[in-house]
Amino acid sequence: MSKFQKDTDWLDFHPNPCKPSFTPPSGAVDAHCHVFGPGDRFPYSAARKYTPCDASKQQLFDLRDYLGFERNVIVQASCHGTDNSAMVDALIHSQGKARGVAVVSADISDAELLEMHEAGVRGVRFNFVKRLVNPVPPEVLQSVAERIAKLGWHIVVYFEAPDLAEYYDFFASLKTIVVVDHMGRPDCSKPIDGEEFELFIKLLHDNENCWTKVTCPERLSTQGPPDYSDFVPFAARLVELFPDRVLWGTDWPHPNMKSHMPDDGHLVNMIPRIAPTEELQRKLLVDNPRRLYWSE
Ligand code: 0GY
Repeated sequence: MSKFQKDTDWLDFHPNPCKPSFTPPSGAVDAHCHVFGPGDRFPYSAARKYTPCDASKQQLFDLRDYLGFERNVIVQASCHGTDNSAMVDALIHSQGKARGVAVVSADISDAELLEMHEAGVRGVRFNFVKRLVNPVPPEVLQSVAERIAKLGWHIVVYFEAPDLAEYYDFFASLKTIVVVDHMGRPDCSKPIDGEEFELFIKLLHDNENCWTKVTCPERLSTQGPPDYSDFVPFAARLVELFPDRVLWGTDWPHPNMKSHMPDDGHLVNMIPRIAPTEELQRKLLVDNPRRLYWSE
């Protein structure tokens, strides 16, 4: 028996997603997904705020192929803390088809950063979501930001919409590309021209180095499946305004989904609703992620 038992309210990822009717363009990238463990080989962090189900690299690669994608960007999840071994192991076994985003502490050595670069890591994640981590203060993150810039890496930030005002100046001060997870987690039940989402649009409008992921209808929609209709105008607006700075991903295996587990095939079928033309789809799924993650 595994030494890690998932939380009792933890939902497993969808066991048999539908085959999407939307075919992603050739070379498409799922630019936000995770691997969890397996815990017996890659133990979860003692400081974690949840214990997930195991979700292995092979299961991720099988899903990639089944959904019609060519590549993955694997983002370090908080349950693994600053131990990036499961994510790096997935990169090493991906035959160049996966890049990674790590979570590191400020005392990481240059040699360790370089080793991760060679494995395919191209960014670090700064997580400010209080239910997931004890956020590290911006002053501490500043030194990490400066060191990873030298490797040509970028920064992924994760926060919830009400907290953007607090971190706005820090994000705007960063010199590398800054990719905001899940559209800054807007409340999709609010008007699209509400104060919080307008502040997020301003961040991207005023800072050409800021990008975002138009991801997670399953998390952000208050209307829910199968249409997740209230999510669509928020994502479509960002794709229209910033077509060269948006990324898309499944978020498999969908950590912390407590209400329902999405069908990943349905999530793929939503893409034409947020990126209605072939040109926008190509930028979102191929050109943008390849520029950011496979430029060398
Ligand atoms: C996500 C979402 C979540 C979790 C994590 O690092 C994490 O544990 O990212 C979440 O619970 O919102 O980005 O996939």
